[in-house]
Amino acid sequence: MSKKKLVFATGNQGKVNEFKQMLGEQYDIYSMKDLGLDIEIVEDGKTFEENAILKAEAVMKATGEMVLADDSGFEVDYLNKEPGIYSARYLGEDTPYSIKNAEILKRCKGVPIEQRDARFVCVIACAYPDGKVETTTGIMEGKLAFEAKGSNGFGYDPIFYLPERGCTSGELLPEEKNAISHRGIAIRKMVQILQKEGAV
Ligand code: ITT
Repeated sequence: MSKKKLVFATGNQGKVNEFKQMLGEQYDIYSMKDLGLDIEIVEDGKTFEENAILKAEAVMKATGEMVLADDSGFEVDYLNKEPGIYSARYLGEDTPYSIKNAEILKRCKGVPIEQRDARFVCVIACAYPDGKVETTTGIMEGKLAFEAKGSNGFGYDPIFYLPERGCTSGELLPEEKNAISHRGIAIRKMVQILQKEGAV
């Protein structure tokens, strides 16, 4: 039997890799690039949820199909939850993460571990062609690391320290990260909803 198709409204290859790793055995995963879609989506929502819905709806309207989207980010409590919903745009969209990560560590230099609470947040939205929308949320709690470590994952992973693992999420194997990550939690909740509804 052929696999069912799941369309993700994302241009972020790090996210696509994780979705393929988590769902690829069960589903055929398509990113915007896989579909040859090059549409500009202005993420002007004020919350992860608003932005996730915005992306899913834009691509649902362009394709006429059910579409999933991920809006996610890194929150550092000491920085008033920055970069938060601006995580991709922090210091400029095309700035390398080595520079973004170094800047965050610099802004928190000397801050003790008790004040370094941080987390990754992910909202997955699903937009159906009939206009219905569903969302799920996943959160992974941890600390801002004292130094960048690890080359797995993407984005802010090298500076996100998981005390119970004794390493950063950038040092976890992909399957280890997916088992506990904000994205893993949110997508598993969403797939449960979609399967229950018979949508996938
Ligand atoms: P799309 O909108 O095309 O999906 P994007 O990268 O612009 O891609 P977001 O607006 O949701 O997506 O920004 C999410 C940013 O948060 C991402 O670019 C990373 O900087 C950060 N981020 C989210 N999840 C992460 C993870 O698992 N590991 C490291 N950084 C993450």
